[in-house]
Amino acid sequence: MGSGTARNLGEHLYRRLALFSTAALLASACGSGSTATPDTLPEPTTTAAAPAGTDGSAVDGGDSSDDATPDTTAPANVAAEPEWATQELILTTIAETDSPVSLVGRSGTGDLYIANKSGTVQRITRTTSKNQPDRFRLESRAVLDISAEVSTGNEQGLLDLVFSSDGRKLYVSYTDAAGANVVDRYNMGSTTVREDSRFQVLRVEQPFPNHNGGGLQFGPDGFLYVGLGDGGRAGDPLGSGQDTSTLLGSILRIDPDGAADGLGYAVPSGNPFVDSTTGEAPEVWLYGVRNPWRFSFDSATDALWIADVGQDQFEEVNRLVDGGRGANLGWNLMEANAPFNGATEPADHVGPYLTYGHDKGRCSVTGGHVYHGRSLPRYEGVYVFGDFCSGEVFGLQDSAGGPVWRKLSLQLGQEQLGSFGVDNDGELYVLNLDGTVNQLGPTPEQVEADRLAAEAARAEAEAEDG
Ligand SMILES: [Ca+2]
Repeated sequence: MGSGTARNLGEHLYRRLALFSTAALLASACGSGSTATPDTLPEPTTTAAAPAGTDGSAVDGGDSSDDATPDTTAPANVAAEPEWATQELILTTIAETDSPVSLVGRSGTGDLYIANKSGTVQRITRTTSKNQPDRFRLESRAVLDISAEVSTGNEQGLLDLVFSSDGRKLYVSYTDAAGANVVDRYNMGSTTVREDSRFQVLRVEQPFPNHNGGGLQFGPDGFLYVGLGDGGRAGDPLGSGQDTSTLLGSILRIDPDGAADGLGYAVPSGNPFVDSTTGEAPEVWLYGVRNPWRFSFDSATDALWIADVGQDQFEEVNRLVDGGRGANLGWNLMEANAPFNGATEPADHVGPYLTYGHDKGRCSVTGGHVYHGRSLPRYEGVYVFGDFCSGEVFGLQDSAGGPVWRKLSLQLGQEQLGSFGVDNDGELYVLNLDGTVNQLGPTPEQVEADRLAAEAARAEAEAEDG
């Protein structure tokens, strides 16, 4: 990498993937002769259920410990500990692949689709039955394989995938052989990707191999949002973050169904720079990001959450309740709330909602999703995210007193928290780049306790009625 001090996903990806290679070699050297393949996993296995503390006390949150550094943007929360923060959670491994980097559901089906950084898309089928946990089966044959086309650097490869809302089109985001960011679209068959339907929506050249971003999300407005990093190296040497004439260092908003003007997309008329006569790029929705490693929309409030990987000191989470149209998130004049390299804070800087430092093994934020599933009702409305290097998973919730940030009561086995996924039911998945796809859920004990409590409440209500 260009800088020995640069803190970014790439360096850690490199280190961890190297570890993975070693582990894979060790595994084969053991010669277990096991013929188990990922798609023959008998059933989900529980891999991690580390309780928060032996006394059930609140987990050391992001900032609630006695050695807390004052690196949050809000005053310490003094309200009662939220129920979600003390609930024990487990991760259940539902599939193992080579390098899972994204997971989505597809409307009209219960299936999950994962992107591997190596360049393949695989399907995980789900079988549901009453009063039994869902059963998942990873199909070993990829539904799409562009591994021969993607670049293979630390932060390169297949980076994200998303379906159109009707599930009929698949969009993939990757870096191509030249290192450029590319977004391609495919039509879907019932269970297949129609490879001959491939259409290049977007291609953006990258000056350096790192900070590609690459995230894809459809917004509540139906447009496609694409996250692009500052182009790489350290400190944003080209100034792409603040340069609104480049697509780098920005979240773009495009209409992928409206190819026009020789482009593979149309520019929505409501974009902030659509009428610019001074060179601003009309695709830019907001700017001033360094390497947005995962952004998502809250499906209930439409708020846009962006996790932006920091340079040397601070990771940041941005929460844009109004969607962030035209917002300047600060980089490279600001690293989180701190002026970067002696810069002056721009007047229009939209500061982060939460920042944290590089202590406790933390070094690179991995953005997640606001939870709106069923299996963890206490987590309704909580933003779940993590740190790539420490492997910690965090919860973050808005409150009258500011953000409530807590470390959740689970721990990944290894420090490769590459991404979070969400299915059609709003349930969350934690993707470990070393190969495991894990569903986040309650402990069986919690499920039973909640069932008994609901039963008791019903009985009491009936008794009162009687
Ligand atoms: Ca920022």
